[in-house]
Amino acid sequence: MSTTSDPESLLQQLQTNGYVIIPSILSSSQLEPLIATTRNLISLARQGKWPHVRTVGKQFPPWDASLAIKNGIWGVQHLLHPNLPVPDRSLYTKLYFHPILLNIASTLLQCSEDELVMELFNLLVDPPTSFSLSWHRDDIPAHFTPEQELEVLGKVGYDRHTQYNSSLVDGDESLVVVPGSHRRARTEEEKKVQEAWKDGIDEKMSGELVVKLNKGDVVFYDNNILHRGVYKAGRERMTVHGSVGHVDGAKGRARNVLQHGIGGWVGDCDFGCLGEQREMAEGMRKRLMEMGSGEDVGYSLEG
Ligand SMILES: O=C(O)CCC(=O)C(=O)O
Repeated sequence: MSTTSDPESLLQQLQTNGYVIIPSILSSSQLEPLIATTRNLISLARQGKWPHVRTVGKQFPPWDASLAIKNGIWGVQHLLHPNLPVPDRSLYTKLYFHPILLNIASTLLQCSEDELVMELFNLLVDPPTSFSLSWHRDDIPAHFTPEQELEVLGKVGYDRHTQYNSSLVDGDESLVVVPGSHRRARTEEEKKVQEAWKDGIDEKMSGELVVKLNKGDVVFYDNNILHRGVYKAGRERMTVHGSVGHVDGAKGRARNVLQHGIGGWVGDCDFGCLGEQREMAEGMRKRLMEMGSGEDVGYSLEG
């Protein structure tokens, strides 16, 4: 894994636009085994052999794994789970805790690496039928007033995290964002487009941008940027979808992270494969566990 990107410029792009793309961060020697393992994992998940999946027809957690075969899946959850049903699951552990990714996360969060918190690591895949997610911000419901939106977006340190998508194959064009919308309330026009979607009217959002990722590219983004996913059946998608938190944002992040059920198994992860990175990973896990188990956090969004 490598990047020649200037850290200051990455931070500036993220702050201004709400997202930043870093090309070719994963090398082909890293990609090859990851692709093979991931194809295997996706196949098992599609056959209903892994209970932590995102099923088609439902956008937000919780998902009902018993619908995986009938409806199909658009995501595989918990790549760091100790029981992930692939023999070489340590590849995902090594990827999540890779020094370069964590270094970028600490640059974007403007903190030292021992303030980072382990969060989510999932996989987004092509569904059997084309569909799209509604426009949303991950932790701000659509019914919020502009004042409520601004209150959440402006809370200093409330929600400190960074989120990323990294594609293992060429041509991921599923994530669509409205650049700059992570810092402001929605416009009336944006709300109308968002509302119309519920009635089956799928209009473009003014200023929307399709994030294009090729093999090994990564996009870091603020998950409260106005965004959606647009999924085409038959166009292979194999995108790892991760997030890293900052210890000062743990209060605001608890629901967003723990609603996915990670609290039930994180204590059982084995980081023995990590060598020198193990201490860092143990610290990140400890800070996650200090956020609680997640039994009483509820869900950020419904649908
Ligand atoms: O498919 C994507 O990249 C976006 C996913 C998304 O918006 C979400 O998980 O909330």
